[in-house]
Amino acid sequence: MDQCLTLDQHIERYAHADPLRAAVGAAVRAIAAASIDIAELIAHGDLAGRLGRACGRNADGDVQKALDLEADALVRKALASVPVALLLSEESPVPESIDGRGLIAVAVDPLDGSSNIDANMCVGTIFSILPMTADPALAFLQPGSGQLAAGFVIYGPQTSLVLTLGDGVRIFTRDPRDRTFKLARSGVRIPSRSHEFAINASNQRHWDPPIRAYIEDCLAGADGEAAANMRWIGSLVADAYRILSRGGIFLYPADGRKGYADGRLRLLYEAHPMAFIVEQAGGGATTGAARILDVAARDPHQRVPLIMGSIENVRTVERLHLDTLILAERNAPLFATRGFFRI
Ligand code: AFP
Repeated sequence: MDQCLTLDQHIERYAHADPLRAAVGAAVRAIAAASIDIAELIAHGDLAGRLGRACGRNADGDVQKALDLEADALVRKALASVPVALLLSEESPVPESIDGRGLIAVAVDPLDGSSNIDANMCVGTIFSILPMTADPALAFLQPGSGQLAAGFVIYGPQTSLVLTLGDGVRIFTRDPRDRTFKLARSGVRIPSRSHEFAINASNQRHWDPPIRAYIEDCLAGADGEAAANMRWIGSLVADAYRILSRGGIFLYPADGRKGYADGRLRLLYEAHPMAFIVEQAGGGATTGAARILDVAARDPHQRVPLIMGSIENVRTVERLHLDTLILAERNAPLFATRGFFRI
């Protein structure tokens, strides 16, 4: 591994003289630079004022915390000098035009996990980079497989950038000595099988049968497997980083609660980038019924069920969804009265 290869050096090697790659590299460098300012703001905690205080609601009704808005402003300021044609932020209702000559479209969750801020837990910035389309209205309607790059920054004991440019997954860690991101891990691979699952178990009564069956098997130690272990940090970037480090499966499924028919997580700036990274590391990412990277958005802030991680575990969940579908078709009258997955 290139010891001490910096993010800038890695991007220079990737971009060469290719204008599209140069635009992608410039966007990654800008978000990385903004993340250093975000990390320093977070490190102040309450000394910087209540970063976790509610300041309003975004277009989708989610509570906006002070740090959500600060992070959004820092990312926007950093991208203002980059050839980005369109920017979609979780904090804005619709995509915004930045540079009419831009070659890329960027979707970003400036601060994911904001409910953890006051608890001094890991939070992060997640981004997805797509090629700009001739018709701007189509830019964010592309399937996830069209991404040119994806990454996330985790603000934890280390500030680390997890990045894929379509050539595997690398982790760059911020060197406290000089504010640069240096290559810490390359060729990241997710173990194909794991006994560790991450799900918010308090929602169990709302789950559809395939998810309930899978978690019951995990807890029962089905097939003589070692009993499973559970983690739920409530911060997508932290659960994702752990899975990249030692394997596991993360599940935020659709459930029966009002507003959760498509789960909680957003397709364009959470599920798509995470799925690109996880697949590039040898894992899988599915809605249960479809590969996440095959899903195209209908609207910018669309939610989607997200099940991702060790490939064998993800395939097991997919089989359970398929079995339920087959069962449902055989027993149509039963499901017709009770709803497809609600029994
Ligand atoms: P917040 O940004 O509102 O904290 O949501 C974080 C998140 O989108 C994702 O990072 C977590 O995995 C998930 O929500 C946690 O959701 P629950 O609070 O329903 O467990």
